[in-house]
Amino acid sequence: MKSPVRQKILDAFRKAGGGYLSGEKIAGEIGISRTAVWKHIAELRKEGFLVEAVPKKGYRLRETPGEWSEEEIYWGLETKRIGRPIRFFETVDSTQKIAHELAANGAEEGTIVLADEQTMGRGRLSRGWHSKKGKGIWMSLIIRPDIAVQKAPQFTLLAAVGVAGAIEDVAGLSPKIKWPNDLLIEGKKVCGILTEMVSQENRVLAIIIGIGINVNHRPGDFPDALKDKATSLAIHAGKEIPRAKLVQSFCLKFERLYDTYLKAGFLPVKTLWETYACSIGQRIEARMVQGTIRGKALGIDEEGVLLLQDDSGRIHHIYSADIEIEKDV
Ligand code: BT5
Repeated sequence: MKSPVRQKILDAFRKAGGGYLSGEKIAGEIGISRTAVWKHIAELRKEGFLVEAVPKKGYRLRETPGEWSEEEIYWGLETKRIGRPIRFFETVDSTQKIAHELAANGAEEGTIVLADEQTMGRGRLSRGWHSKKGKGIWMSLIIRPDIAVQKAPQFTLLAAVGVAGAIEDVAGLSPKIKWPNDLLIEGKKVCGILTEMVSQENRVLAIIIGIGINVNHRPGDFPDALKDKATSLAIHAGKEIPRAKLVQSFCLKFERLYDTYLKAGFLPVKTLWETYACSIGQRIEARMVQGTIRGKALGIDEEGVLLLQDDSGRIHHIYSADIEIEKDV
């Protein structure tokens, strides 16, 4: 986080609900000098916050920058843990890589690494993830649930439900989830999720959930190889979607789902997940490192594992795969 003090000042303004706050009051609440308050307010102004100063009344926040910045996201964030802190970068190779480094150095649960551009964004199995500057949400969330390692993949499904809900709320669109890690709109990929784990013996130390959402791309923003299979929210909404609001909404939805998961386990998440699932009941092809299986997707079990019935009637438990929905059957 660039400055926890500035975020505390923003919190104080938020609590004041548009009213005036004296420099003395802010200084007292945060435990800094009035000169320091003045300096931080100057910094906030540089970032685009319109802070009015009126003699004898104090400071009043008139307008937030309304653009893509750590402070702007923080301003509307209603969570307790998720997105606290957010580490914001202009350009990185991969937010996953940075999140792994932070997690290894003890970063707290809820930390998000967010970038405006990735030069080496990655998908599963060392595939690439195209992360154009200024167009998407490229982020990695660190959580530290006390669970057994086999349960870690459930967080791909949990995150997918969180992203789907945020897209509905902020963009007014209805995405579908293709097990395990794709969100689709009209059959094209709008979001991909990469869940990675750090573990010791059979316990999870950290789970790093990488989420890439194509937000404000125009069709020409995708490379040729992706033109037929990728899409963005703006393409379907017919307008630009505020990325900060989408991050805020995701954080809140994820936090609620995660709390439910910690109390009640995966089952309630599964029920929600099913309302978004697009591959269930259909004939699919599951491509895995070990080979390909075709058949009918029966659903997911209570652990999030895909159940696939092949033509001989045998039911396979699929833990990870690339899924192709067969069209002409
Ligand atoms: C994924 O892998 O879908 C996981 C993508 C996770 C990306 C996030 S961004 C933030 C964080 N930091 C990272 O470095 N990664 C995570 P997979 O299921 O393997 O799909 C990868 C495939 O999706 C590629 O081989 C392409 O065919 C396609 N693809 C690449 N970029 C895309 C994009 N922007 N939109 C749609 N499809 C894309």
